[in-house]
Amino acid sequence: DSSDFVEVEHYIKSNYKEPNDELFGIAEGKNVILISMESIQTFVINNDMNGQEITPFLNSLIDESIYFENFYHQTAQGKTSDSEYLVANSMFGRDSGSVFFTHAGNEYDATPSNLGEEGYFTSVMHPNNKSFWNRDMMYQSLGYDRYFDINSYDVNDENSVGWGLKDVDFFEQSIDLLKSQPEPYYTKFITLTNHYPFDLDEEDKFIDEYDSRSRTLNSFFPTVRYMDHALEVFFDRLKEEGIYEDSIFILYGDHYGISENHNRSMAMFLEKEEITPFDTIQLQRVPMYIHIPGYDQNHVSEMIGGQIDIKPTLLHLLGVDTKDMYHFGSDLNSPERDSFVVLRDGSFISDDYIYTRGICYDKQTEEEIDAESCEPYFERVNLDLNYSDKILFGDLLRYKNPEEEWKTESEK
Ligand code: GP9
Ligand code: MN
Repeated sequence: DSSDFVEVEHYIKSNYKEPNDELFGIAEGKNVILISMESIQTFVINNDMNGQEITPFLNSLIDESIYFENFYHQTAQGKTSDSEYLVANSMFGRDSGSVFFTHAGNEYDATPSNLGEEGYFTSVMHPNNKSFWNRDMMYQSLGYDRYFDINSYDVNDENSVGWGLKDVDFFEQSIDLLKSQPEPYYTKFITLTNHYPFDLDEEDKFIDEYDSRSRTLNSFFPTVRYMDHALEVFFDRLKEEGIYEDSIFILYGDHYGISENHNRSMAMFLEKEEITPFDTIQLQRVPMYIHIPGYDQNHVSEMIGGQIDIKPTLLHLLGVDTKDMYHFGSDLNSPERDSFVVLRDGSFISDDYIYTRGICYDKQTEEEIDAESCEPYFERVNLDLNYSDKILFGDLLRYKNPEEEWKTESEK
């Protein structure tokens, strides 16, 4: 009830982190292009497979971006939908199932509605059926103005592979849709080609398959390489159209692509004897870029964070105050911020430790150490997850504007 809300609110307010003075408002009024990159993991960045560069475009983009090398996905069974939920709300998804299905009717205080209030037009572009992941329902609750689903695209046998429209064609066909929108806009693109089982036409294979016992890992590399190519073509097209300069880009990986079922082949690729639980956690890192054309203070950030932090980070760049919002993440650029992230299963990562499956690891040596070292963090981990769940399961954001609730209909 509303007393639960007061308790959660107190916790959230006490964890607020001031924005970074130099970056607050730096992208004010710009169009926002958010790109959710399917199944990509950080281990492919600046790496090669049998001497072939896996992500040449994303590697070069690091030099022109704030790139977060210790950024983790925080998803569970809800996969892409969990990542969308985390990014939109700065709250955790469910530990099982998908919030998109179970709580599409909740009251939210999501980025699309926040930016709608700032005069933004908000949309999602993704060539799949609108009801997949219950997106059509959930997107309304999150405050999106428009979902350009499969019906907005020309999808046929020639331009499809695997799950549907190829990424190059998806981005190309999205250009006119983008241009049709009122500015400024906040638009999320969700890519599709780099999705399990990583099918790809021969003509789109720019690098070889890997050679291991895992067919999944083998075919992952060419589809990642293809997505990287699609992103490069998209950026070139945006430059040609004059859209690029007035935009800010956030690119992030949605969740892992290679599960632990492929650990033996993954160990072979990473030239390790085995994949330990420590390695498994480090493999949950996904790429995260903030790219602002014309902004030259770019750098690689070691700040540990996750998808839950994207909302306050982005809103601060756009000059939107978040002090009165309900976030479990915090601005990745804030000088006050702790370098720390909680994963949905209760694992956590700090500068010094990784805790997972009941074991505390020393970050430096990767050795198991006494649980005592990790204990001081347990309370925070539990509170973050429990309070986030409390809001979700109690639909507590209903209580966020008490004055409004108390007004009679005629006073509203
Ligand atoms: C489907 C796409 C993939 O529309 O977003 O979803 P996933 O299986 O990765 O959750
Ligand atoms: Mn996905």
